[in-house]
Amino acid sequence: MELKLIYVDTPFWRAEVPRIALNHASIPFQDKRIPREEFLEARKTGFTNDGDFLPFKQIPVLVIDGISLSQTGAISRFCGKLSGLYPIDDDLMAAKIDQVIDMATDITVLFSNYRKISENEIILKNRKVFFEKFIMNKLTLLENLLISETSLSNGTTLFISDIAIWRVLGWLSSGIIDGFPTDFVHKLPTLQKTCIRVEETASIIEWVKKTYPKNYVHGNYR
Ligand SMILES: N[C@@H](CCC(=O)N[C@@H](CS)C(=O)NCC(=O)O)C(=O)O
Repeated sequence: MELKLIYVDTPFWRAEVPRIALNHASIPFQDKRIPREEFLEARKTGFTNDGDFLPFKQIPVLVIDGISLSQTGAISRFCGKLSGLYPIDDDLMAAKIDQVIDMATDITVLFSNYRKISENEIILKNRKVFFEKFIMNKLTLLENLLISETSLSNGTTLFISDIAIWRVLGWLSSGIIDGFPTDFVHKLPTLQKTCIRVEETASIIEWVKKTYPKNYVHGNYR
């Protein structure tokens, strides 16, 4: 099976979950990172410069033997099944993992909708309020889910949901978002434990070394 993951050259969770899952299982794939200008054009046309099809004019897209698959959740599950980081014979466990992936999406959409408004109308200091009131609220709900659902946080099995949590918290706590605090992960101890476990996974250490820019600002998990 030939696999090509299309995204821009950044370790955002939408692309990192499938990339890391495939790499974790040593499944070969083309890690196609298109320049931003090409992405902006592809958003309009639905095609990359090489003719790869983006069904919803969005990225990530996973091309499987020439067939383009869109949507982060679908791509993550597909790669998770191939790599053993998502169950293939336990529907309930799969659905529990889906909840976390969908929450990662909700948080991302919440932020991007807010950013559209805040850039124009709301002054920077309100971002702090937005973080505390809305983002932290979602993260606390996720923390509570992981506390009650120990199968998702037992510390032994790695799932695609763990990678999503690690990258979403890494993004939010890295300091690259103006007005967001960088010292909140310790207030969410179960999510924090997940982040540290992912960060210390051998295949992920190797992936970070190999693919992240040397000056990349990682999240603040401690
Ligand atoms: N529902 C999609 C959303 C993906 C998405 O919003 N991707 C961004 C880049 S991170 C994008 O392509 N935005 C362009 C657009 O929506 O026009 C998913 O879950 O993959």
